[in-house]
Amino acid sequence: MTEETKKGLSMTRRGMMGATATGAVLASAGVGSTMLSARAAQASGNGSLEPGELDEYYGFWSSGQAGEMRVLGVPSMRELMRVPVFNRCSATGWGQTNESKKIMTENLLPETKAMLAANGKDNYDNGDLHHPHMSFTDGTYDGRFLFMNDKANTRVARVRVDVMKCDKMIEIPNAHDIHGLRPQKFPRTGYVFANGEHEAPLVNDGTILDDPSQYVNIFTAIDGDEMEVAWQVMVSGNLDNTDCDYQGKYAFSTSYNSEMGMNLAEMTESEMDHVVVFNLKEIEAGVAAGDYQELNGVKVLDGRKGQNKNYTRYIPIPNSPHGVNAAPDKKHIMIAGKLSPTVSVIDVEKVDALFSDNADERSAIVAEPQLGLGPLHTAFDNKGNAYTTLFLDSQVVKWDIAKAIEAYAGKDVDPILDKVDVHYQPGHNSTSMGETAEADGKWLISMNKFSKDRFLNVGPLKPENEQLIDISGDKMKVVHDGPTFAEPHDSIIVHASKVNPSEVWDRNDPMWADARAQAEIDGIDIDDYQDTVIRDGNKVRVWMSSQAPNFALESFSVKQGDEVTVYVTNLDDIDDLTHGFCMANYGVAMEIGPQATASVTFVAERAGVHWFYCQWFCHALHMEMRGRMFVEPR
Ligand code: CUK
Ligand code: CUA
Repeated sequence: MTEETKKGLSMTRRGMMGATATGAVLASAGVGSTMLSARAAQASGNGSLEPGELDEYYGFWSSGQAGEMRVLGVPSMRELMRVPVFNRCSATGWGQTNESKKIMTENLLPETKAMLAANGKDNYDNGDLHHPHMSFTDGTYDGRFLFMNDKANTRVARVRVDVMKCDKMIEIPNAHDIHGLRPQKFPRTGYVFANGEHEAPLVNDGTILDDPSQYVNIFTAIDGDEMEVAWQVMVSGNLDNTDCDYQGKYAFSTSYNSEMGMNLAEMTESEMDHVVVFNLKEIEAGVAAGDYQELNGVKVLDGRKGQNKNYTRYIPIPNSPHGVNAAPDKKHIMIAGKLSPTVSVIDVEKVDALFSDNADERSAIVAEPQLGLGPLHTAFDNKGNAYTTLFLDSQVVKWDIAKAIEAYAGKDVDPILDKVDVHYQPGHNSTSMGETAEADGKWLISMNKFSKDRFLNVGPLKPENEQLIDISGDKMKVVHDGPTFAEPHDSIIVHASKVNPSEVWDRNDPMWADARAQAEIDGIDIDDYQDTVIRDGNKVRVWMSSQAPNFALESFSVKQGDEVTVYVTNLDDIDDLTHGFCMANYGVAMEIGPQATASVTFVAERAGVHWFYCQWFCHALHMEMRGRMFVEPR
């Protein structure tokens, strides 16, 4: 280290200490970091934290067409992690390691595999992840899993919260383009509900094009523990967003195209579209009674309009409704009107009569306040208020649910309490713990689709802008702008006490079960090996441990054309000591977390000396953490 660098460092450090004097005093007084962060955020009133202070909440973010899930700290809005799911990741090797490839491909449909193979692929490269939601127990987050949809390729994935890695991914048969997704809230998850957005002929084999009467849409219930489809219901109209009640009785899905139109004019023709209500008990009874057809191995029930079965009801809603959000009062479901300036409020207690007495479907509506232009999604606090994004008005509106109900009943009251400008065109919003019964009314994120002039110009493609809004007082206050890359649709804000990830991997983790089984065959103790090269015909398995700053193998030799699998186990058990393995000029790289095993397979087609190196900075001698693969020519 040069003298200048040392000086620079010490100056920086002094500067920082000055800035965190308050933090330092609090810390020395024995105030825990969580309390400290909450206090600091409140004191500053703008969500910013001092360096080293921890956030009070985890934010789980979708990334839309980027295909990954992101973890942010709230209220600081610092990006903490990116979890690859439907995308590929250069850093972690997601989509390239044997472990991730298995998760991504083991549940692809046979026809998908054939289509991919015809295109020279064995997997999808892209995804469109809109809705990340945590598993529930008794109406609140339980910290087990996060579930998310892929609109692009009709998949649903699960992320394990303990290690923040995707462990299951399934393709949903019969449905087209999974959009809305929510986990069951009560008694637990349980089901994960998933909407197929685009309608198609039920048997989509190329015999039907222009006969919309034969088009259907598919609502899917997935068993979140097994990650298998439990059942599907055929419906009329397409399906947009979904949510469910706190009783474990109903799920609700919006439909922006009840007309079953195939072009814009047809799709927006009628003033009224609908919400489909799914009666879970009746559907389960229908499954038990055998009232279904089996299609691609899945039980599909008929819940279309006019079937007069008790699986579904269609509540008319103006006009192309979009968001569905269950309020923490466990009673009301908010349906955002999108092309109508209204939010329709469904009382779940009045839904029973739609099924038992065939009551008029609109009788379940108890309020329909006019809020502004382009209502898309609604979030909640713990004081009976709702917060709805207004896409066209570029605003968030805060309104009183009880007053909206009184106004609908004829009383002369205005439910609107406050409006705040956001920048610009918000889609989803989310509040701290707001989609659970433990909503706490502290923070709201407005996820804005356009940032325009809010940041330094980075060229024609601009980031989104996610604004942090303090909702603890009467008036909403925008306190922070958060640029993000394409295109988070949705987020949840989960109190840190609900989320308890591990520091290092457990050596018995199922993530590398296949490597464990192979090690047994190869006679290797996977928890305690250094280096072994096994030749098996033209297959070569290279077993190698890593411990900073060494790979156990300085070099290994293979023959040109061999199929080589490199298994690396990171024997370091210190937190944050991740190694990488990159085989230069072979397009091979992966992450190996502390105490993890990871593997990658490639054909050694390029002769000569090739360096492999650790691509995760791990040690003062990280640059020296390398070795050679020697490929003997044919
Ligand atoms: S949808 Cu994007 S703004 Cu996919 Cu949840 Cu409403
Ligand atoms: Cu190991 Cu860098």
